Amino acid sequence: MKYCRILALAAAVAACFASAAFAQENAAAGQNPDAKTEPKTHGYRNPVLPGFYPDPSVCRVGDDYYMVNSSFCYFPGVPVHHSKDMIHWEQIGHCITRPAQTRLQNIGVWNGIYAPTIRHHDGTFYMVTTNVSDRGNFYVTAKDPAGEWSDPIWVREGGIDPDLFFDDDEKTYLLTAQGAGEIHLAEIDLKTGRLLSRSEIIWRGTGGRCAEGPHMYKKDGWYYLMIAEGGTEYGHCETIARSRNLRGPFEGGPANPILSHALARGYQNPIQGTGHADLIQAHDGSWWLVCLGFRVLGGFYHVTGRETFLAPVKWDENGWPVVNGNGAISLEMNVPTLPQVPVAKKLVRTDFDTSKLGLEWNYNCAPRTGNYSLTERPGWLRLKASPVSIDNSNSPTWLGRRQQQVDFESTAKLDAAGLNDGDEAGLTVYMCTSSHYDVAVRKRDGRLFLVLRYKLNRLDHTEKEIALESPVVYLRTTGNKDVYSFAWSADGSSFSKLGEMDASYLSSETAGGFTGVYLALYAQSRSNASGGYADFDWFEYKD
Ligand code: 6LW
Repeated sequence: MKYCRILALAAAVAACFASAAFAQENAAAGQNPDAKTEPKTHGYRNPVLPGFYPDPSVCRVGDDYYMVNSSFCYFPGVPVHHSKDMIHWEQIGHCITRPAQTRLQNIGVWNGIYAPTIRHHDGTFYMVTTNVSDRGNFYVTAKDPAGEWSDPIWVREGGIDPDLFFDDDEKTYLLTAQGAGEIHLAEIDLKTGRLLSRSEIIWRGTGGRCAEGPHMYKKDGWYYLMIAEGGTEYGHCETIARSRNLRGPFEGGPANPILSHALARGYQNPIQGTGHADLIQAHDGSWWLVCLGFRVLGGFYHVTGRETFLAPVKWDENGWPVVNGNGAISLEMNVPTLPQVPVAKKLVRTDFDTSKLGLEWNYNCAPRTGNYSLTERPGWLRLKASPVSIDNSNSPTWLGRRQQQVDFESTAKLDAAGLNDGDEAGLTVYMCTSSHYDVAVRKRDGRLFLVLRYKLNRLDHTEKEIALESPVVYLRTTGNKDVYSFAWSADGSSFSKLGEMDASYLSSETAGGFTGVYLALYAQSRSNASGGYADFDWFEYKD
């Protein structure tokens, strides 16, 4: 498995791209629209964070909850969400906002940032993670989790999925998953990142492959070590062990795995691959667990990536945690909850009218910032056609957001008048460099053509090409469990269908990897010095 091998991590020079213009456009959100009515305290829908948000980790300060997720090649990296109830989450920032923090340029989609852990200790937030495309494990700190976060403190310790554990005696420990699935522990000096003790193997799990994602907790005099096993696909699960001593020996729980849909209880559950979890005690004393999982579509495939789910936890009379009664979770959770505090609905349309983009937008690798402008044509996003095509991972001109639900519709208004011969700009349904569907405008021999292209590994197929009368077009893609459909319009009101293609071909099962589909705007060129560009007036995403 890619993620449980010993990672050979090359030291690399961080890029010096200027900081990207991201902001908390939606900072005003977060109030409870139902403030006058009694808050709801029962039932919620999973996933609580839909779309590509794997490896969740959560911490609490009073009655505020903060969560981070893996972000791989995407920039800014490590999204930070806030919630009052762990059900409704609002993004407040990212931990990796400066390309100089860590190398995220020229890396494959499935490289970059893996499995972060967030913890709060003595007034400081810590986010520890691995950049498998840089020097490995590091942490950053912040007083305000919305950012800015510090420069990285690199840790000379191998492996992935680091965890920070603050013991009662003021000592801090780093846990990692190494080799074929060994959980290591070492004392760490938080100021310098230097290890203060030998790195010791403390547990190897219960026998599942890829023991990873360790988190340590202390409760009632026991050290509990919770990990993921089975690999992050259909055999994924979560197991737990405990010891009176931090260094073990650790005794596995009698009901392991404590969360799994790979057993009979998960048969035909629309959620699969559950695991990689973090435990938390809420401000009312109740216990919860956030975990990853994915929603499978008609058959065994998924396109929205590994998502974040929430489950209640009870401790049995012998001091072992029980997840949602039987170690399985569901889409509709019929359980008592914290008093629910919904967050304001996100805007459907991005108008590109402000000088900053909302937090939902990502670049594909740390960007060449000169290829993006929100000011050259006020009210429009200008994308410069790059010789780096979107079949390439070296920072193409590409700006996208996650597909968060299976059923969605996404539309963009494009003015292609600035394209030069050999340029192409449009909207892509993008799983990775080798698997994406594109509806775009291309310029050839001085003429503009609307194209629909399917790129699936060695298959590179132009399904439609229509000569255009005007450079302004509206491009649309809609998705459901079976297909992505593509349509276009010259006036924005009547759309003509261009074609449709199977959703399953863009799934992780077919395309590979362990990220999720993005809807992205892009501009590329066959020429090295095209100077061409495309202007987008707005982009809509409805699900
Ligand atoms: C992560 C590993 C895993 O490091 O996937 O689900 C890897 N588990 O723990 C990347 O998300």
